[in-house]
Amino acid sequence: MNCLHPRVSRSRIVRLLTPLAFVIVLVLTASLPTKLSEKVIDLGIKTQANSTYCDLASSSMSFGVSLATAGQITSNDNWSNVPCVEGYFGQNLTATHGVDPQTVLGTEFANNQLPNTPTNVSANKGNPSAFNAGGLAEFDSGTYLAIGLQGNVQANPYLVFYLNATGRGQVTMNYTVQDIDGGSNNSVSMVALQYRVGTTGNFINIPEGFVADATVGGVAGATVNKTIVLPAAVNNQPNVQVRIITTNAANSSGGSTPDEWIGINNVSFSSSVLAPTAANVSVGGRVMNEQGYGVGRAVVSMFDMEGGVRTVRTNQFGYFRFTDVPAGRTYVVEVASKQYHFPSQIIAVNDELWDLNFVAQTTFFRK
Ligand SMILES: [Ca+2]
Ligand SMILES: [Ca+2]
Ligand SMILES: [Ca+2]
Ligand SMILES: [Ca+2]
Repeated sequence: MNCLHPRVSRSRIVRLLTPLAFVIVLVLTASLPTKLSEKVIDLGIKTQANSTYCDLASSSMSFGVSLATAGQITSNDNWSNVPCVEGYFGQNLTATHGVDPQTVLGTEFANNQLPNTPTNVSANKGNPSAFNAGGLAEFDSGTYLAIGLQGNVQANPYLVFYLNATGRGQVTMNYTVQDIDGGSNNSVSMVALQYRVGTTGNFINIPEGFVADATVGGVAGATVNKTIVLPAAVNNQPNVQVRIITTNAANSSGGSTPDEWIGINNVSFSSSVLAPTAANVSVGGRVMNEQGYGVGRAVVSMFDMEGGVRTVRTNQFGYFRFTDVPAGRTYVVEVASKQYHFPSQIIAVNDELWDLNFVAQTTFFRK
């Protein structure tokens, strides 16, 4: 007689459960490294810069120092109230004075990242020639209002702008470089403009942004206005960093000298909607007779609306293909054959097209 509830021995339960427990331990073990590595990634993100990347689609970005913006920077080394802009000291980026900033492409931080701290700025300054800390300073009162950059034996200061160029092209930067230092210092004040896509790696110099000497000894006021279209590499990129950098300046003989303050002001970025690039695609299909057999050596002609025409012949199986066809346009396609008649087709080409098929039209007089 069969037992409805077969007795299961204790040893059998153990035999059944042991592999299960083994599997559970395996699953737990397998999940541990995943969690650990996620933590590492989180820490990495925390060391990254700022910041908000100003969305060029929602507005054009502008930054400058004026009486109206004097309250944006109120304490030293604090850029937190200035969206999408940070200043850095550029500690020891150069080994000596007079190094061309166009050749200085890294940052002073690991992996060339830009952390949220330490940022650099001396807040609420007045007369530049009376202040000689080096690095960056916010001059928000007095004759010349600007963010000042002053190199020294340690400082190679730079300003970074964070831009989100998703969907944008023709990203154009306007800015003013001005001698704001009326003191006796007389340095060759080089200023470079650089950019990079992403948050690590070297910056790339933009030669058009270079200013060979922004300052004149003993007086202030010399002004250079720049309008620079950023390289197309930034187009449609969510993380674009643009920086204005100077280095520890030399005198005109290449010797060591205190640096004049270089003022940066009236920075703005504008852009336009990125026009979709018309990709070139392939258009192909098959030419067949009434029975569905391929018609070889038929002439297939493709007319665009501007009067251009291209022709190909079908292969022995009736297949044809046009390559490098500009997408986003309308074409008329005709097939000529000695034996058959084919109705022409009007097609809108937006993507690769592989099934543009022609079947011979039966005509009464041919029967
Ligand atoms: Ca201020
Ligand atoms: Ca000067
Ligand atoms: Ca100078
Ligand atoms: Ca110097």
